[in-house]
Amino acid sequence: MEDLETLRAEVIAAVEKAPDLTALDEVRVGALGKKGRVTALMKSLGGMDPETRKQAGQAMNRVKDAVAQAIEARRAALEAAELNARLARERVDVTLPVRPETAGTIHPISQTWDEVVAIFAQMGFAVAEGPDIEDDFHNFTALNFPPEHPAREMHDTFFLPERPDGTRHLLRTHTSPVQVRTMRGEAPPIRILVPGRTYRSDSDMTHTPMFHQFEGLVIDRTTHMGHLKGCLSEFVEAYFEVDSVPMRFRPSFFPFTEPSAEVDIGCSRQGGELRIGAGDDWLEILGCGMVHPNVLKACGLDPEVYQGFAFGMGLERIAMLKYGIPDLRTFFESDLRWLRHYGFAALDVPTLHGGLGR
Ligand code: 2U9
Repeated sequence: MEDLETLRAEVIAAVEKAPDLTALDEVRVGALGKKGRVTALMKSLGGMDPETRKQAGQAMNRVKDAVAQAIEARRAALEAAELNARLARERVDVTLPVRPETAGTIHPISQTWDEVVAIFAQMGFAVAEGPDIEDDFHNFTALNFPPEHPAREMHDTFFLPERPDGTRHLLRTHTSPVQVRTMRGEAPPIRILVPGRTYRSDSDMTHTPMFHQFEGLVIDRTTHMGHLKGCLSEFVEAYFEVDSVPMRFRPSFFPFTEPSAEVDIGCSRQGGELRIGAGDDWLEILGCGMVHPNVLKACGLDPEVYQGFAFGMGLERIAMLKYGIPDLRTFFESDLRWLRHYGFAALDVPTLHGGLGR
Protein backbone atom coordinates (compact mmCIF):
# COMPACT_ATOMS: atom_id res chain seq x y z
CA MET A 1 0.00 0.00 0.00
CA GLU A 2 2.90 2.34 0.77
CA ASP A 3 4.46 1.54 -2.64
CA LEU A 4 1.15 2.39 -4.23
CA GLU A 5 1.00 5.77 -2.47
CA THR A 6 4.60 6.57 -3.55
CA LEU A 7 3.84 5.58 -7.13
CA ARG A 8 0.76 7.80 -7.17
CA ALA A 9 2.65 10.79 -5.77
CA GLU A 10 5.58 10.34 -8.24
CA VAL A 11 3.43 9.94 -11.33
CA ILE A 12 1.16 12.88 -10.47
CA ALA A 13 4.21 15.08 -9.77
CA ALA A 14 5.64 14.10 -13.20
CA VAL A 15 2.25 14.90 -14.83
CA GLU A 16 2.16 18.33 -13.29
CA LYS A 17 5.74 19.07 -14.32
CA ALA A 18 5.27 18.00 -17.97
CA PRO A 19 6.22 21.12 -19.94
CA ASP A 20 4.27 20.27 -23.14
CA LEU A 21 1.89 17.72 -24.71
CA THR A 22 4.71 15.44 -25.96
CA ALA A 23 6.28 15.19 -22.50
CA LEU A 24 2.83 14.60 -21.00
CA ASP A 25 2.23 11.71 -23.36
CA GLU A 26 5.56 10.14 -22.35
CA VAL A 27 4.47 10.29 -18.70
CA ARG A 28 1.14 8.70 -19.64
CA VAL A 29 2.82 5.80 -21.49
CA GLY A 30 5.28 5.33 -18.58
CA ALA A 31 2.39 4.97 -16.11
CA LEU A 32 -0.69 3.60 -17.92
CA GLY A 33 0.83 2.11 -21.11
CA LYS A 34 1.26 -1.64 -21.70
CA LYS A 35 4.61 -1.64 -19.90
CA GLY A 36 3.71 1.24 -17.57
CA ARG A 37 4.30 1.20 -13.82
CA VAL A 38 0.58 1.25 -12.88
CA THR A 39 -0.16 -1.46 -15.45
CA ALA A 40 2.67 -3.65 -14.04
CA LEU A 41 1.23 -3.34 -10.53
CA MET A 42 -2.26 -4.30 -11.78
CA LYS A 43 -0.73 -7.42 -13.36
CA SER A 44 0.65 -8.47 -9.92
CA LEU A 45 -2.98 -8.87 -8.69
CA GLY A 46 -3.13 -12.34 -10.30
CA GLY A 47 -0.76 -13.88 -7.72
CA MET A 48 -2.72 -12.65 -4.64
CA ASP A 49 -5.28 -14.51 -2.59
CA PRO A 50 -8.90 -13.43 -3.20
CA GLU A 51 -9.37 -11.19 -0.11
CA THR A 52 -6.08 -9.26 -0.60
CA ARG A 53 -6.74 -9.04 -4.33
CA LYS A 54 -10.13 -7.39 -3.74
CA GLN A 55 -8.67 -4.66 -1.51
CA ALA A 56 -5.48 -4.16 -3.54
CA GLY A 57 -7.52 -4.10 -6.77
CA GLN A 58 -9.79 -1.32 -5.46
CA ALA A 59 -6.77 0.72 -4.25
CA MET A 60 -4.98 0.29 -7.61
CA ASN A 61 -8.08 1.34 -9.54
CA ARG A 62 -8.29 4.52 -7.46
CA VAL A 63 -4.62 5.29 -8.24
CA LYS A 64 -5.22 4.56 -11.95
CA ASP A 65 -8.27 6.89 -12.01
CA ALA A 66 -6.42 9.63 -10.13
CA VAL A 67 -3.49 9.43 -12.57
CA ALA A 68 -5.82 9.47 -15.61
CA GLN A 69 -7.69 12.48 -14.19
CA ALA A 70 -4.43 14.36 -13.52
CA ILE A 71 -3.27 13.68 -17.12
CA GLU A 72 -6.58 14.99 -18.57
CA ALA A 73 -6.42 18.14 -16.43
CA ARG A 74 -2.82 18.81 -17.48
CA ARG A 75 -3.66 18.17 -21.15
CA ALA A 76 -6.52 20.72 -21.01
CA ALA A 77 -4.25 23.29 -19.33
CA LEU A 78 -1.45 22.78 -21.90
CA GLU A 79 -3.89 23.01 -24.83
CA ALA A 80 -5.44 26.21 -23.50
CA ALA A 81 -1.98 27.74 -23.02
CA GLU A 82 -1.01 26.79 -26.57
CA LEU A 83 -4.21 28.33 -28.01
CA ASN A 84 -3.67 31.53 -26.04
CA ALA A 85 -0.10 31.76 -27.28
CA ARG A 86 -1.29 31.32 -30.90
CA LEU A 87 -4.02 33.95 -30.51
CA ALA A 88 -1.47 36.41 -29.14
CA ARG A 89 1.00 35.57 -31.93
CA GLU A 90 -1.53 35.84 -34.78
CA ARG A 91 -3.46 38.89 -33.59
CA VAL A 92 -4.69 41.24 -36.37
CA ASP A 93 -4.83 44.93 -35.64
CA VAL A 94 -8.01 46.03 -37.40
CA THR A 95 -7.30 49.67 -36.61
CA LEU A 96 -4.25 49.78 -38.92
CA PRO A 97 -4.78 51.92 -42.07
CA VAL A 98 -5.57 49.98 -45.30
CA ARG A 99 -2.79 49.46 -47.83
CA PRO A 100 -2.95 52.20 -50.51
CA GLU A 101 -3.70 51.68 -54.25
CA THR A 102 -5.59 48.40 -54.07
CA ALA A 103 -8.89 49.72 -55.53
CA GLY A 104 -9.34 49.98 -59.30
CA THR A 105 -11.61 52.46 -61.07
CA ILE A 106 -14.68 52.13 -63.26
CA HIS A 107 -13.97 52.72 -66.97
CA PRO A 108 -15.80 55.80 -68.35
CA ILE A 109 -17.61 53.53 -70.84
CA SER A 110 -19.02 51.37 -68.01
CA GLN A 111 -19.94 54.47 -66.04
CA THR A 112 -21.73 56.10 -69.00
CA TRP A 113 -23.44 52.77 -69.82
CA ASP A 114 -24.82 52.58 -66.26
CA GLU A 115 -25.94 56.21 -66.32
CA VAL A 116 -27.83 55.82 -69.60
CA VAL A 117 -29.47 52.57 -68.41
CA ALA A 118 -30.54 54.29 -65.15
CA ILE A 119 -32.21 57.14 -67.06
CA PHE A 120 -34.13 54.96 -69.54
CA ALA A 121 -35.04 52.42 -66.83
CA GLN A 122 -36.68 55.29 -64.96
CA MET A 123 -38.76 55.96 -68.11
CA GLY A 124 -39.87 52.31 -68.19
CA PHE A 125 -37.47 50.89 -70.80
CA ALA A 126 -36.29 47.29 -70.44
CA VAL A 127 -32.68 46.49 -71.39
CA ALA A 128 -32.32 44.00 -74.27
CA GLU A 129 -29.07 42.43 -75.46
CA GLY A 130 -28.12 40.09 -78.29
CA PRO A 131 -25.20 38.37 -80.04
CA ASP A 132 -22.19 40.29 -81.44
CA ILE A 133 -22.02 37.80 -84.33
CA GLU A 134 -25.07 38.24 -86.55
CA ASP A 135 -26.40 37.17 -89.92
CA ASP A 136 -27.20 39.31 -92.95
CA PHE A 137 -30.95 39.11 -92.33
CA HIS A 138 -30.94 40.59 -88.81
CA ASN A 139 -28.18 43.15 -89.44
CA PHE A 140 -29.27 44.39 -92.89
CA THR A 141 -32.20 42.82 -94.76
CA ALA A 142 -34.84 43.14 -92.03
CA LEU A 143 -33.70 46.73 -91.54
CA ASN A 144 -34.60 47.68 -95.13
CA PHE A 145 -31.01 47.94 -96.40
CA PRO A 146 -31.19 47.46 -100.20
CA PRO A 147 -29.07 44.54 -101.53
CA GLU A 148 -26.38 46.88 -102.92
CA HIS A 149 -26.15 49.17 -99.89
CA PRO A 150 -22.54 50.34 -99.30
CA ALA A 151 -22.66 49.41 -95.57
CA ARG A 152 -22.75 45.76 -96.63
CA GLU A 153 -19.40 46.14 -98.41
CA MET A 154 -16.20 44.59 -97.11
CA HIS A 155 -14.69 47.97 -96.20
CA ASP A 156 -17.47 48.73 -93.71
CA THR A 157 -18.46 45.34 -92.31
CA PHE A 158 -16.29 42.63 -90.75
CA PHE A 159 -17.39 39.35 -92.37
CA LEU A 160 -16.62 35.89 -91.01
CA PRO A 161 -15.40 33.11 -93.37
CA GLU A 162 -17.99 31.72 -95.78
CA ARG A 163 -19.98 28.74 -94.48
CA PRO A 164 -20.82 25.54 -96.45
CA ASP A 165 -24.23 26.98 -97.48
CA GLY A 166 -22.49 30.03 -99.01
CA THR A 167 -23.68 32.53 -96.35
CA ARG A 168 -21.33 34.64 -94.24
CA HIS A 169 -21.90 35.73 -90.68
CA LEU A 170 -20.69 39.18 -89.66
CA LEU A 171 -19.86 41.32 -86.62
CA ARG A 172 -22.94 43.47 -86.10
CA THR A 173 -22.45 47.02 -87.38
CA HIS A 174 -25.12 48.39 -85.03
CA THR A 175 -27.25 47.01 -82.16
CA SER A 176 -30.41 47.19 -84.33
CA PRO A 177 -30.52 43.38 -84.94
CA VAL A 178 -31.48 43.05 -81.25
CA GLN A 179 -34.60 45.17 -81.91
CA VAL A 180 -35.40 42.94 -84.92
CA ARG A 181 -35.10 39.84 -82.71
CA THR A 182 -37.26 41.42 -79.98
CA MET A 183 -40.03 42.45 -82.42
CA ARG A 184 -40.07 39.00 -83.99
CA GLY A 185 -40.21 37.34 -80.57
CA GLU A 186 -42.52 39.55 -78.51
CA ALA A 187 -45.87 41.24 -79.08
CA PRO A 188 -46.20 45.05 -78.68
CA PRO A 189 -46.20 47.22 -76.67
CA ILE A 190 -42.39 47.17 -76.87
CA ARG A 191 -40.17 49.60 -74.99
CA ILE A 192 -36.52 48.55 -75.01
CA LEU A 193 -33.07 50.05 -74.65
CA VAL A 194 -30.29 48.16 -76.44
CA PRO A 195 -26.73 48.83 -75.29
CA GLY A 196 -23.82 46.93 -76.80
CA ARG A 197 -20.61 46.61 -78.74
CA THR A 198 -20.66 47.25 -82.47
CA TYR A 199 -17.99 46.80 -85.15
CA ARG A 200 -17.03 48.62 -88.33
CA SER A 201 -13.92 48.31 -90.44
CA ASP A 202 -12.88 51.87 -89.76
CA SER A 203 -9.93 53.31 -87.84
CA ASP A 204 -8.85 56.96 -87.58
CA MET A 205 -9.03 59.96 -85.20
CA THR A 206 -12.78 59.61 -84.70
CA HIS A 207 -13.40 55.91 -85.47
CA THR A 208 -12.31 52.68 -83.75
CA PRO A 209 -13.06 49.19 -85.20
CA MET A 210 -15.13 48.44 -82.07
CA PHE A 211 -17.32 51.01 -80.37
CA HIS A 212 -20.46 51.07 -78.23
CA GLN A 213 -23.98 52.07 -79.15
CA PHE A 214 -27.22 52.66 -77.38
CA GLU A 215 -30.36 52.23 -79.37
CA GLY A 216 -33.94 52.55 -78.22
CA LEU A 217 -37.20 51.24 -79.64
CA VAL A 218 -40.81 51.96 -78.72
CA ILE A 219 -43.65 50.24 -80.60
CA ASP A 220 -47.36 50.57 -79.87
CA ARG A 221 -50.56 51.46 -81.73
CA THR A 222 -50.34 55.26 -81.47
CA THR A 223 -46.69 56.00 -80.64
CA HIS A 224 -45.68 59.18 -82.53
CA MET A 225 -42.84 61.67 -83.02
CA GLY A 226 -44.05 63.79 -80.10
CA HIS A 227 -43.30 60.85 -77.81
CA LEU A 228 -39.88 60.52 -79.46
CA LYS A 229 -39.01 64.16 -78.90
CA GLY A 230 -40.27 64.15 -75.28
CA CYS A 231 -38.34 60.99 -74.50
CA LEU A 232 -35.07 62.29 -75.98
CA SER A 233 -35.48 65.65 -74.28
CA GLU A 234 -35.91 63.91 -70.90
CA PHE A 235 -32.82 61.85 -71.60
CA VAL A 236 -30.60 64.75 -72.64
CA GLU A 237 -31.51 66.84 -69.58
CA ALA A 238 -31.02 63.94 -67.16
CA TYR A 239 -27.75 62.78 -68.75
CA PHE A 240 -26.10 66.22 -68.96
CA GLU A 241 -27.67 67.18 -65.61
CA VAL A 242 -28.99 70.49 -66.98
CA ASP A 243 -32.54 71.77 -66.23
CA SER A 244 -33.41 72.75 -69.79
CA VAL A 245 -31.59 71.92 -73.02
CA PRO A 246 -32.70 73.36 -76.40
CA MET A 247 -33.10 70.60 -78.99
CA ARG A 248 -33.67 70.61 -82.75
CA PHE A 249 -34.45 67.85 -85.26
CA ARG A 250 -32.75 68.07 -88.66
CA PRO A 251 -34.11 65.92 -91.50
CA SER A 252 -31.84 62.98 -92.29
CA PHE A 253 -31.91 59.54 -93.86
CA PHE A 254 -31.57 55.99 -92.52
CA PRO A 255 -32.90 52.93 -94.39
CA PHE A 256 -34.73 51.74 -91.24
CA THR A 257 -36.63 54.91 -90.31
CA GLU A 258 -39.03 57.25 -92.13
CA PRO A 259 -39.02 60.13 -91.43
CA SER A 260 -35.49 60.21 -90.03
CA ALA A 261 -33.79 62.98 -88.11
CA GLU A 262 -30.51 63.98 -86.56
CA VAL A 263 -30.78 65.61 -83.17
CA ASP A 264 -28.74 68.65 -82.12
CA ILE A 265 -28.65 70.15 -78.64
CA GLY A 266 -27.98 73.78 -77.73
CA CYS A 267 -24.50 74.61 -76.44
CA SER A 268 -21.86 77.30 -76.21
CA ARG A 269 -18.19 76.93 -77.17
CA GLN A 270 -16.74 80.11 -75.67
CA GLY A 271 -13.01 80.04 -74.92
CA GLY A 272 -12.72 76.46 -76.17
CA GLU A 273 -14.98 75.22 -73.36
CA LEU A 274 -18.13 73.31 -74.27
CA ARG A 275 -21.23 74.05 -72.21
CA ILE A 276 -24.43 72.10 -72.84
CA GLY A 277 -27.77 73.90 -72.53
CA ALA A 278 -26.39 77.44 -72.84
CA GLY A 279 -25.48 79.69 -75.79
CA ASP A 280 -26.58 79.70 -79.43
CA ASP A 281 -24.44 76.99 -80.97
CA TRP A 282 -25.57 73.44 -81.87
CA LEU A 283 -24.02 70.03 -81.22
CA GLU A 284 -25.14 66.80 -82.95
CA ILE A 285 -25.62 63.96 -80.47
CA LEU A 286 -27.86 61.25 -81.96
CA GLY A 287 -30.02 59.99 -84.79
CA CYS A 288 -33.64 58.86 -84.69
CA GLY A 289 -36.88 58.40 -86.60
CA MET A 290 -40.16 56.54 -86.99
CA VAL A 291 -39.63 52.84 -87.73
CA HIS A 292 -39.99 52.23 -91.49
CA PRO A 293 -43.12 50.24 -92.51
CA ASN A 294 -40.87 47.76 -94.36
CA VAL A 295 -39.00 47.07 -91.10
CA LEU A 296 -42.27 46.52 -89.21
CA LYS A 297 -43.37 44.05 -91.92
CA ALA A 298 -40.03 42.19 -91.89
CA CYS A 299 -40.46 41.83 -88.13
CA GLY A 300 -43.97 40.38 -88.47
CA LEU A 301 -45.94 43.48 -87.47
CA ASP A 302 -48.79 45.07 -89.48
CA PRO A 303 -47.82 48.71 -90.24
CA GLU A 304 -51.55 49.55 -90.43
CA VAL A 305 -51.85 48.60 -86.75
CA TYR A 306 -48.47 49.32 -85.17
CA GLN A 307 -45.99 52.16 -85.37
CA GLY A 308 -43.16 53.47 -83.26
CA PHE A 309 -39.89 55.29 -82.94
CA ALA A 310 -36.23 54.34 -82.70
CA PHE A 311 -33.05 56.20 -81.88
CA GLY A 312 -29.34 55.47 -81.76
CA MET A 313 -26.26 57.09 -80.31
CA GLY A 314 -22.58 56.42 -79.81
CA LEU A 315 -21.68 55.81 -76.17
CA GLU A 316 -18.06 57.00 -76.56
CA ARG A 317 -19.28 60.24 -78.09
CA ILE A 318 -21.63 61.16 -75.25
CA ALA A 319 -19.01 60.08 -72.67
CA MET A 320 -16.43 62.37 -74.33
CA LEU A 321 -18.88 65.28 -74.29
CA LYS A 322 -19.86 64.90 -70.63
CA TYR A 323 -16.46 64.10 -69.18
CA GLY A 324 -14.25 66.24 -71.42
CA ILE A 325 -12.30 63.33 -72.92
CA PRO A 326 -10.66 64.72 -76.08
CA ASP A 327 -9.44 61.59 -77.94
CA LEU A 328 -11.65 58.59 -78.80
CA ARG A 329 -8.75 56.16 -79.20
CA THR A 330 -7.63 56.56 -75.56
CA PHE A 331 -10.76 54.65 -74.48
CA PHE A 332 -9.23 51.39 -75.66
CA GLU A 333 -5.51 51.86 -74.92
CA SER A 334 -5.76 50.52 -71.32
CA ASP A 335 -3.30 53.18 -70.11
CA LEU A 336 -3.44 53.01 -66.30
CA ARG A 337 -2.66 56.73 -65.95
CA TRP A 338 -5.67 57.51 -68.19
CA LEU A 339 -7.87 55.11 -66.22
CA ARG A 340 -6.82 56.67 -62.90
CA HIS A 341 -7.53 60.13 -64.28
CA TYR A 342 -10.88 59.51 -66.00
CA GLY A 343 -12.04 56.44 -64.01
CA PHE A 344 -14.87 56.51 -61.46
CA ALA A 345 -15.03 55.25 -57.89
CA ALA A 346 -15.87 51.55 -57.74
CA LEU A 347 -19.25 50.53 -56.24
CA ASP A 348 -20.54 54.08 -56.72
CA VAL A 349 -23.39 53.02 -59.00
CA PRO A 350 -25.14 55.92 -60.74
CA THR A 351 -28.85 56.44 -60.08
CA LEU A 352 -31.21 59.30 -60.86
CA HIS A 353 -31.91 59.98 -57.19
CA GLY A 354 -28.30 59.46 -56.04
CA GLY A 355 -26.74 61.52 -58.84
CA LEU A 356 -25.35 60.28 -62.13
CA GLY A 357 -21.85 61.54 -62.86
CA ARG A 358 -19.48 61.78 -59.92
C1 2U9 B 1 -35.11 48.90 -85.75
C2 2U9 B 1 -35.71 50.01 -86.29
C3 2U9 B 1 -35.06 51.23 -86.25
C4 2U9 B 1 -32.11 52.78 -84.83
C5 2U9 B 1 -31.56 54.13 -85.16
C6 2U9 B 1 -30.11 55.77 -85.52
C7 2U9 B 1 -31.25 56.38 -85.91
C8 2U9 B 1 -28.77 56.42 -85.55
C9 2U9 B 1 -26.40 56.17 -85.17
C10 2U9 B 1 -26.08 57.14 -84.11
C11 2U9 B 1 -24.60 57.32 -84.05
C12 2U9 B 1 -25.44 55.03 -84.95
O1 2U9 B 1 -23.53 55.20 -83.17
S1 2U9 B 1 -23.96 55.77 -84.39
O2 2U9 B 1 -23.05 55.80 -85.47
N1 2U9 B 1 -27.75 55.66 -85.13
O3 2U9 B 1 -28.64 57.54 -85.94
N2 2U9 B 1 -30.29 54.50 -85.11
S2 2U9 B 1 -32.53 55.33 -85.72
O4 2U9 B 1 -33.23 52.55 -85.60
C13 2U9 B 1 -33.82 51.34 -85.65
C14 2U9 B 1 -33.25 50.23 -85.10
C15 2U9 B 1 -33.89 49.00 -85.14
C16 2U9 B 1 -35.78 47.56 -85.80
